[in-house]
Amino acid sequence: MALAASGGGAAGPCTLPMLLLFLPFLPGLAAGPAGMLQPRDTPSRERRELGGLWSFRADLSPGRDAGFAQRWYRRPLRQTGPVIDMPVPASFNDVTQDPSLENYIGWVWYEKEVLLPLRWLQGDPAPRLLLRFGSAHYYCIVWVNGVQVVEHEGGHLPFEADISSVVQGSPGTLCRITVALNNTLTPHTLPPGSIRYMADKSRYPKNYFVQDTKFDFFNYAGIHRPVVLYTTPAAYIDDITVTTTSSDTVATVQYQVAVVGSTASSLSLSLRDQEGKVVATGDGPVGELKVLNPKLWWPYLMHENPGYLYSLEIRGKGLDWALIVKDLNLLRWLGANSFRTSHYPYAEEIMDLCDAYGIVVIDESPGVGIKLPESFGNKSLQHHLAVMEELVRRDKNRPSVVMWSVANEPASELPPAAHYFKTVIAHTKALDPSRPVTFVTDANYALDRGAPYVDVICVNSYFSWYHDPGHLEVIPLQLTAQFENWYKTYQKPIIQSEYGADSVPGLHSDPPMMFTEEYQQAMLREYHSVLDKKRKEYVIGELIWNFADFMTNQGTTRVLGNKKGIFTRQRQPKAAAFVLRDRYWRIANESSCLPPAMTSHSLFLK
Ligand code: BDP
Repeated sequence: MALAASGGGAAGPCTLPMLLLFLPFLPGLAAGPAGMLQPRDTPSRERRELGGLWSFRADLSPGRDAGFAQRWYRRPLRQTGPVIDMPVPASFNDVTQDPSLENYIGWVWYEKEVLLPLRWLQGDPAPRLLLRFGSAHYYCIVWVNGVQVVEHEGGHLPFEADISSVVQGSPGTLCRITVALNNTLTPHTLPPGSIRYMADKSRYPKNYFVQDTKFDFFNYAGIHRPVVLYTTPAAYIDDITVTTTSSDTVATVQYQVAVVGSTASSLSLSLRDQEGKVVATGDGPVGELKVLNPKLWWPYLMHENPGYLYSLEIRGKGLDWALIVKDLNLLRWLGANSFRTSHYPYAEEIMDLCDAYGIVVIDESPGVGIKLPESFGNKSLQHHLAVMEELVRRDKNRPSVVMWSVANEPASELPPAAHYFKTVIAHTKALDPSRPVTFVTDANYALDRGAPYVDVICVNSYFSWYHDPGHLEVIPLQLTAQFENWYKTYQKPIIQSEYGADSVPGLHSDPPMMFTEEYQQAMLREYHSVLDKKRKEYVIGELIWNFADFMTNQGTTRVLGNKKGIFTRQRQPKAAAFVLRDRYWRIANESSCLPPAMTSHSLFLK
């Protein structure tokens, strides 16, 4: 189930079409491979969110390169030309009424001026000051007071820069943050895309081009997640890795703390239960804690106290909140207890709530639309490995994450897919040996070259929609054959990772016809009759496509976006939501562990 989308967006300076990204050579300061803990206020760390209105300017020059040629980062953006107010975090596309910004491709510029507290600049040693972006789609270069501090490729995942030396060397406390961001997708970005130039001057204006993609959501772009300035002491914790094993009577917590710049031997740890009571303590950067009679983390609807969290204290210590809470409330109302982050990693704030509410997450990378043969080459592969590193680094300690998904519906029947997925999956397993790894397939079971390497088969199918449209009666036969073929070939657990039908809310017909609410309901019921048989065997989960309607590119099969939501984009239920609600709660009630007060779920874990 997809939650609210924060959109996905340009490529490395040298890989993009000249017209869009002609760029003078900039000494690259890539976001480093070190740890990147989610910043929180602690006695030794202070954070300030830079959300609100930023100055914004799209580079409308024919080559989209005026900003670099004229070095817009050297002075306040308003001095370079007209700027508008742009909310951060947000996508820039829908904010104005200007269609050219909605579909803009190329470099846009953002800027924020911040006055820093003196205490952040002084002291011996002075604190470290970091500038962190929760995500910026797609390719991003950041300057502080005119000095380049970081560049990063890929939306959906955080990156940061240590800006201490830049601000401490600048006169005064003003900190001017300038961001150049490019949403162009190429065959080597994740997700991939390509630019098509229309040379026929009799049909298109001069220099006309469009962005082609092979995925089904609008390529929203912008600074999508919170931008935060935060401090750490000069000696600081860089990364923490926690793995747990448990029996009914004792849990073992293995920890590894990466400390920079000080005596790691003085590190002390305390593990507290949800009530704040210390249940185990430890010393030093590597070790093991034992917890007697542990309270284990259970998914929503599988235990009377789901989402139980302990907190580990180690020395001292964007985005639309209303929508996030609403979506999680709708999920629980439905009786669902799981979703997949289709088709890119979600914000850390959403993941925090999944940990706390007991929502099981299949954590998916932005590997969507990998269809072109050139997107299976070494360049794409290396980038994919780096993205998996960033994702695992960010989410490895989260109890809600049950499995990593490296891609959605790639052209996995192509010969190079075998080496590609073997490598990405092995790399992900090496990064995290404790969790299963998958990718989501819509390929034929007999031709898929990536499936041998996954732990769980995740399969998408649209019987009676894209296949045999209008023929609900084919579902039982075709869905049964789908499961049996996959199981016979691999003997691995299977998840139905997508199934669905579009419905325009308020459109009705009986007998049910495509695009009506009745058809969506009827399709669900046909799928469910097969799922009810197979879940007693080897099918371990079902994920409806989709949680809510969402925006896509315009096209003949889309009515103001994809309408396969069981909720509208405004989060009102369609008739299908009630079918699912009945089902999920019935399944939840079948499991013995629910307290009487809880009288459904999308993933029935075995
Ligand atoms: C699936 C894709 C998903 C699409 C869906 C659809 O995984 O991204 O939105 O089809 O067409 O194949 O609704």
